[in-house]
Amino acid sequence: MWAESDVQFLDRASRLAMNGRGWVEPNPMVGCVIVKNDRIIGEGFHSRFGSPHAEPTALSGCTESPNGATAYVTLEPCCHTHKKTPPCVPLLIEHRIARVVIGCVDPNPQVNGNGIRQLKQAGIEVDLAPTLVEARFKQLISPFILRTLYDRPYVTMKWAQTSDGKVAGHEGMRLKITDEPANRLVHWLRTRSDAIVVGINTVLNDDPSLTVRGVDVIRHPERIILDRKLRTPTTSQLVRTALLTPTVVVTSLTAPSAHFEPLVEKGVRVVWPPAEREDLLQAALRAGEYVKKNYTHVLIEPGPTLASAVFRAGICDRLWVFESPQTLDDPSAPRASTIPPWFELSGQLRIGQDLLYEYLNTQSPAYFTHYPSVDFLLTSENHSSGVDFSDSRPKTDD
Ligand code: AOF
Ligand code: ZN
Repeated sequence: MWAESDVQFLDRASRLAMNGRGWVEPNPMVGCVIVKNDRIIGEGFHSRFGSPHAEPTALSGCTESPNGATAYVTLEPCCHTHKKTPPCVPLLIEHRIARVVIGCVDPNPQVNGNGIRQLKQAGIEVDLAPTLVEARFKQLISPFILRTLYDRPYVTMKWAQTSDGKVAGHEGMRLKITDEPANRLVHWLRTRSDAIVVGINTVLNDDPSLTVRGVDVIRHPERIILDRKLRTPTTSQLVRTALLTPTVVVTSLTAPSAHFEPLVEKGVRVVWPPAEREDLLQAALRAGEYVKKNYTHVLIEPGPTLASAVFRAGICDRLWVFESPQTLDDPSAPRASTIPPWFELSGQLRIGQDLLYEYLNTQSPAYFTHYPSVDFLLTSENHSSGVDFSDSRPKTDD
């Protein structure tokens, strides 16, 4: 039977799971703790795509026999074959685990309750976390849930603004808003994303390179430009480096065809959404399919026009707003987009001199609980000032 004390071991398993962030995708992050007589005797997590699962890692590291022990797993143990690693259910049975406590059911249709059924058939006591607790474990794997059940990546949008809500300088001039620690955090998030999306206005105004710098590199995300009229300059940084890090331009069928060849010659992939659905944003989220690689995490770094379009399209799951202490007091400086009221503040954190606000989209199918995301929790661990959940919102244009 589920007991209140089970939460602490599941929480430990959850923290272990988070060590896989950035490495395991498109797989879910999973953690496992083996407990005997109220003591942890083994721990493990899924550390890399294709590598052993959390359960075998925890079992193989046990300091004493797991015979009769309880296994706490953030996700229902897998029971299917013809994949990268052997199934975990037979292993738990083999090791004579007496009880398995599960954070949430695996949405993978090949598992989805079958793991639980097989464990029970083997005489193992199985307890699934109650709904309110389970929500946190769904949150842990929300990108995996979106990929598996909704065929799309988890979408984060991030922007920086001044304390009076300005996202650029005089008449839209490029403006350095946040300080080094916040900039580093953005690079930390970039290397945990598969693709970064920007609008053509950002390319024309800022000529960004959207590379990963100043942090340990896990991967270099692909760069995607939303460019309806194919105005991306062949001299832009994103085009000049397209052979090093893939650059995708998502355009429309009405774009001037003469602009197509020069971009392709530089190694840029130019894609169109199907004519009947002229939705550049949706096409951007699917751009990975052109190289047979579905994105799990997409980061949008928008100007205010693109931000509003993303809100209207309803595809943003999480929003990170960085707010600097400076005020611009310039009516010609563009303001941040208005954050829809169904975006709920899930955390705020001081990053150097700046503030980070995290909002979760309560209308997203990947919203499960008013609890900060894994990336926010990991960030708060790295910034000693701690997490502040108080409900103050940054100023926006409302
Ligand atoms: C678990 N424990 O630690 C993970 C699970 O290709 P594979 O062998 O890595 O299997 C991937 C699938 O296994 C994945 O789609 C998901 O259903 C499950 N992930 N299951 O018991 C783990 N990472
Ligand atoms: Zn497994």
